Amino acid sequence: MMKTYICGHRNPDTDSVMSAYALADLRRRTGMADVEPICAGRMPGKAKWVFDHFGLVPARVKRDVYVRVRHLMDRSVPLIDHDMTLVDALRRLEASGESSLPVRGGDGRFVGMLSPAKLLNFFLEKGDLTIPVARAPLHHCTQVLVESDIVHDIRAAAVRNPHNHFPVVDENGMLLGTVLKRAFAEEPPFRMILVDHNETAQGIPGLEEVPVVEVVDHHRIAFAATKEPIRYTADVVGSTCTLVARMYRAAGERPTREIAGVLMAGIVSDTIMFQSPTTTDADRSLCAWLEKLCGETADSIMAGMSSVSSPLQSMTPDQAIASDAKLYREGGRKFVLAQIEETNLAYFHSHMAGLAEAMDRAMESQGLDFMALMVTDPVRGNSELLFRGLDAVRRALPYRRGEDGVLMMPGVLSRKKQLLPEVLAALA
Ligand SMILES: [Mn+2]
Repeated sequence: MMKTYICGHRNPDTDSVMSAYALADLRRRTGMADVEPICAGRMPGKAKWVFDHFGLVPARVKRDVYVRVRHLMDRSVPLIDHDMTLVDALRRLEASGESSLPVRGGDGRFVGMLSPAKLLNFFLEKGDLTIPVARAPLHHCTQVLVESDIVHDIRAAAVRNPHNHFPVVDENGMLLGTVLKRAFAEEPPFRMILVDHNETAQGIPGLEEVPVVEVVDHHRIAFAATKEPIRYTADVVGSTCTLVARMYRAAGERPTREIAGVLMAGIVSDTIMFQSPTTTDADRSLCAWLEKLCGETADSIMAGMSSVSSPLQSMTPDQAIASDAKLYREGGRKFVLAQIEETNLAYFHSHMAGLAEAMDRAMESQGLDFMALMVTDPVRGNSELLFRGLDAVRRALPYRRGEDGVLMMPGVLSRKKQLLPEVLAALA
């Protein structure tokens, strides 16, 4: 049974993750056996909250769908151990119907290929078939593949290679098995259903090589021509979860309490609680249907998600700067580096004055030399820093000063690995 992954766009948002999760449930109910929702990048905090809240195992984070050498490995091809006698090894080779077989050394590593052509001279001279394979001449010039190699990268070289067998090793050189040349011509071992996007460039890396069998989306269509008919569900609605909810109804299926909550989460987050101009009547009416099935209101789910996705919206400035604050005593100074995640940095700028006041109060009450608040946007992978106290330290930091005095930290996500070393350097 071929595996089907259901996946939203890169830099996944809540609608992407939720629609993939719910559609996987619907596809299982309608007869697709091996289907798995995946998350093409960091799991959004809001989505994590929804899974926790409803007691669900979150969709797995998977960074790519490249077909790798391990997917092509043929485990039915036998291996030869170095201490087998040559006669036993040749019998195994003969029984396998293959022209050569990989040989595994005493330490588990690949040592060469056993091939009759290579042995011909040896037979003519010695003719002793009772010696162990390890003492016979083996064939060495084969292309050795690593199980994690991306097939796309090595296919051309493998197809040009005169041999029909490629030994596969792991990162440590341990022999795992064999890939037969004909495997390079086979279809990928899995296929995809896309939700909340349809453009390959926005999709999970590796998507180009995997057949797409279904799309459910509410964006402009820029999908490539397909070889075969596919199922394509698109409409101008506020969220992909609205489309998935509609598909449950059309199939005569009733989502569980949990799946109804998952779908509502996607709808209210993508339509920003029906405030977005993309909102349609379909979003409102399907959400009302889901509220009945879930037993919770859309408002309460929105409030729950907001509590994690926007600490600045849901906490006072004093709470926000204390929620993840670390105290350091270094270089003769006492200071705090606080961090919060905020997917919309506009909230940061609108709360800046209150945060600065709260930080000044914290510095006073804790006797700090300085304090920095690192506001991280995990989706775009950037941070901004609000700095209070010792100006010499602020000026020594390698970050550009942006509007309203915040320091811009493009590509910086880690307080421990990225910010702290710069602060320590500034103190030195
Ligand atoms: Mn969406």
